[in-house]
Amino acid sequence: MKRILTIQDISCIGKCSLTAALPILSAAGLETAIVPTAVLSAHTQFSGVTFRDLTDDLPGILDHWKKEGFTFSAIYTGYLGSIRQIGLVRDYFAAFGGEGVCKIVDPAMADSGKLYTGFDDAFVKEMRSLCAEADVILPNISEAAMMLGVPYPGEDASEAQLKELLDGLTGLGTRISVITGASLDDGSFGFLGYDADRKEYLRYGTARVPLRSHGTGDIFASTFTGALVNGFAPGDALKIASDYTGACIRNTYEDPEHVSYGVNFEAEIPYLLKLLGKI
Ligand code: PXL
Repeated sequence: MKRILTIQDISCIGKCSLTAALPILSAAGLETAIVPTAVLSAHTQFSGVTFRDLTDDLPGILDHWKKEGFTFSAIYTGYLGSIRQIGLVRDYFAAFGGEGVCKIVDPAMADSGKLYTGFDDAFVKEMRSLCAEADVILPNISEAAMMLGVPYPGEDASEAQLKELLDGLTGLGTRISVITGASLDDGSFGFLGYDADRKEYLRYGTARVPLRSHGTGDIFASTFTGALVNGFAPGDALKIASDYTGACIRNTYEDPEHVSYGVNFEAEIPYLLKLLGKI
């Protein structure tokens, strides 16, 4: 069984970060090692969250794993709790991210043009340099604009505007840059990306559903990682991520009892298995 590593927080309530990544990656048939970056009582859409920073635990976990000689097929990072943590993630990349190990960075730090609580410009700058070390980056529109220091073009940015952002992101040095949560010119909702190795744009959307929720970026990134490590080509893995995330959003929209802080990704796990060709 392939083993991957994911580094992100535990939001005890929130259906995001590790509580979404672990079930999705397990469903994808991958052994998933975790480095929890922080424990929050809930994700930061809520006010009054508790926040235990686990930065001090990161070096010890790394040293132990080096001694044990663990290896990983991919490393996927999500929400990181502090600037110091970004530096430590670099140490994990250096130790375990050698040749053939895909490094996927979701710079989870902003949405709707606003940084999540607790982040500032210095954090954005550091995240930008982590993205430069990744093979694949998966920012949303807000994160892309912030990392490039350009004005936020809004959630309904045109494909031409998104392509300008992609040009800037590709300039950071990443192989594949993908803007998630993109409104495509044909009215669908999905992603627009650029594969610098193959010199081609990647683009795909599913029917738009009028519901926005925290955690959908994490579901997209986890599914992409799971599909990629299962051998799907990057463009196909992105489509699988888009189809599954779209289905989770639609399921939630149609569920009158849905919670306000996350999507029903659990109910669509059978569909994920189909997309991955497992059933
Ligand atoms: O889903 C992204 C995310 C992850 N982790 C924490 C968050 C958020 C989004 O708000 O607050 C702690």
